[in-house]
Amino acid sequence: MSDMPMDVLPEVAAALEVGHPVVALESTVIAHGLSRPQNLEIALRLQTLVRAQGVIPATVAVLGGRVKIGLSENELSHLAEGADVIKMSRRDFPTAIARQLDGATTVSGSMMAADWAGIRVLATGGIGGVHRGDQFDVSADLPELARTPIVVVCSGAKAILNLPATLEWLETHGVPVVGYGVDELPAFYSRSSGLALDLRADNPVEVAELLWAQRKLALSGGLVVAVPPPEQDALPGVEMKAAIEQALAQAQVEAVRGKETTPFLLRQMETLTGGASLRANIALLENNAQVAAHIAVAIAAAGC
Ligand code: PSU
Ligand code: MN
Repeated sequence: MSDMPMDVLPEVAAALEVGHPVVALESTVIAHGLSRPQNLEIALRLQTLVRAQGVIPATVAVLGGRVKIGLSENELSHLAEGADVIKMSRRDFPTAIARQLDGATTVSGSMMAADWAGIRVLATGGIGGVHRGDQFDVSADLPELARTPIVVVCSGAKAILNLPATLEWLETHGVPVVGYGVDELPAFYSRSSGLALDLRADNPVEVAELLWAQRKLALSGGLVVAVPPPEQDALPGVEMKAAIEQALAQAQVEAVRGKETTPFLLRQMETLTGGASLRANIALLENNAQVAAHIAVAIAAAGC
């Protein structure tokens, strides 16, 4: 698709050309999930952490109606400023391209762009899922996982969501969820959700083997690699649960809807836990970026 409105950073293009490992990083977490000015610092650090593993980072976004695979520091800081940066999942691409908008891409939008560019691995904090209050509020991340062949490295779905329903959705639509060194789904801020997983991988090579098999069978869809948050920064389950209840109640009171829901709940959590949820979020983002880099190395070595 040579007439794709897409620009791949030369460093990323060169890596892809020779099969050198690349990790895509999503940008909604930067523009909408974390607060300024820390968000820019974190975005840069995630790139540095990927690079330290010998892997090329490619933060994904849309700028001036062009899909960007890899961002310059100026572009990244523009996104982090967040003014007039829309939150983009699949349905927002026609608008953003036709109207030359700037957009930060969610997991859904970033998976699409990564696939267009030929990148196989994406790192994020937590995927979207089925919301708790409204079971019809299903993140576009889920159907994207069912159709687009990307390995998404995350700490499960965000704990503000209905985790059992999210797992059921993924099962119905044929998306494997792999516990990375664990037998249960992490609960984003916390290491434990009490929800058992049927599939576990203990190292990057095992993940690459699953991807290889998926591709051999020409199956559509991606793979969720669920990595628990680092122990020292994870929230205790009880503290997390209490804060989630309050955050959800506040969202009801303020009648928060649509794509505002997730950013609103994340901010509430930050306040309610006195910053502890933010520390957990940052720690898991950093850890997931590194795990994604290791997986990208294994995938490049396996040539799939
Ligand atoms: N991980 C985080 N913080 C975030 C997100 C992920 O630690 O803000 C973003 C991702 O971009 C994900 C989005 O795709 O939240 C889900 O939004 P929604 O529930 O509206 O689909
Ligand atoms: Mn939603």
